[in-house]
Amino acid sequence: MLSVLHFIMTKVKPPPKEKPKYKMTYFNVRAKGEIIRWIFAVAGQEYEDVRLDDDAWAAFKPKTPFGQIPVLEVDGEMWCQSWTIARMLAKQFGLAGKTEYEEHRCNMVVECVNDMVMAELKLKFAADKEKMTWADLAVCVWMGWVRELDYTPYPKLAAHRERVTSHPRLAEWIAKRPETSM
Ligand SMILES: N[C@@H](CCC(=O)N[C@@H](CS)C(=O)NCC(=O)O)C(=O)O
Repeated sequence: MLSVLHFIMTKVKPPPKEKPKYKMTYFNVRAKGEIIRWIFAVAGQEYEDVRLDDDAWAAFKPKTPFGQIPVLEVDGEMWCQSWTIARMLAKQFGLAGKTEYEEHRCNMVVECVNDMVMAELKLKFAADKEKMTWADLAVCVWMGWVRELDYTPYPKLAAHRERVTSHPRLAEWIAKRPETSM
């Protein structure tokens, strides 16, 4: 009996308090923190929105479970992984569907969103990190192959071409190549 009591007192955590204190720590950007902020907003839940600069991050990093943010502290207990935090809060605040199947549907859509974000980030940073492949080049060559189109309605494509063609050696080639009709 005593050992059962000991187990309960040391291993089994008490259920969350009725009014827990939430503290969300991230950089001063939307990115992976914004879904958490939106869930708090929709739930009408108060929380501390801590936004770190680089120096504060260097000091805080060793205190985080995986050296990354966002993290959420609930009554001092730290949680990480943005989608897990969001899913946990969505459940707590009644935003995760009314049935088990609705919950799975929510997760399905969220995973699609994550796939899209990751694909877009790959595109955004491809040229910046010099991980440009010839596929990036092919897309941009195609964009001006037959004739110059106005890509203003397609800002992502336009931005992609801007990044690729700002590569110094490519910019040099484009500046010096012979003028031709196509
Ligand atoms: N899978 C994690 C990834 C978190 C992540 O990549 N955090 C980045 C900021 S968006 C970070 O902490 N970067 C600083 C570092 O790694 O030192 C999540 O979704 O929370």
